[in-house]
Amino acid sequence: MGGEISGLDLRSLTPESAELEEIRAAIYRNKLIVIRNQELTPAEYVDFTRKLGTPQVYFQDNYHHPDFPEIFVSSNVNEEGKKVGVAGTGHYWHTDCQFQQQPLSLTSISPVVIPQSVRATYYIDMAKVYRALPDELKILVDGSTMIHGGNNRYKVQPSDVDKSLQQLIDYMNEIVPPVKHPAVITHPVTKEKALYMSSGFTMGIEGLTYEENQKAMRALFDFTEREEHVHMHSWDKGDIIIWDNRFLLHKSSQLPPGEKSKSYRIGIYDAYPFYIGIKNE
Ligand code: AKG
Repeated sequence: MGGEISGLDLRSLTPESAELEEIRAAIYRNKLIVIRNQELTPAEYVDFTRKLGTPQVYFQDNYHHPDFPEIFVSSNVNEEGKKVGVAGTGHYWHTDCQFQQQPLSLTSISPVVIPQSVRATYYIDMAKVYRALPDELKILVDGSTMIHGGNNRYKVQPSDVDKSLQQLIDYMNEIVPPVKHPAVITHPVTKEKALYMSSGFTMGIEGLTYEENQKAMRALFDFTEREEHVHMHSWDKGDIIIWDNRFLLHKSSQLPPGEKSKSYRIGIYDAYPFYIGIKNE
């Protein structure tokens, strides 16, 4: 996985630029791309994603950039004593918005503050994992439906003081109830098949008992998360990183104590259904 684009100034693209189609093709072909040496203002970054597809406005506004709701801010850097965005995001294997009926097609990240040590995002190619599944695991997923939920990843906010955990769980169940997707999805462009599950969001296989699910999920997560499947991309200043959530699981690297990290993420819906056969509701 992984492709690199250099020698391109994203600010110079117009909606008609042929390069946009090449970028899209590179994303589907490589699953993850890095466009090097960009110096975009927040407005220019949003503008670029609008040319590539439809930027997402994340459903929880505590993540939003104060001036650009399309920008999801992951940051432990306080600005003028004020908290902006959310710290400690994504330290678990997941694929964005898997807990929604219409998951997010593409995710882009623009590093803003990079710690001195290292800041990276880890990836797993789930098409490759699916192809490599041993028969006893393949039997579990072929033709199965999986249930996903994101509620236990909820980030507590100042306005939650005095609320009970039960109230927060009830609230999240109301706004993002668990959803079902096929365990194996077919990519709408490449037609490749990929295992669509993550230890961050997947709750189980429909129709199995609790005990059967515990065993099946453990075996599937252990196989998926083997070291040999993990690819690391270390952030560099000027990177615009874009990946396809249909293929890739990702998780963020841990931050050493005292280090600062800030990034802007924009989710992008492309022109295709998330997978072939997804319900349009
Ligand atoms: C997310 O935004 O979903 C992430 O997990 C970001 C990954 C990262 O910050 O390295």
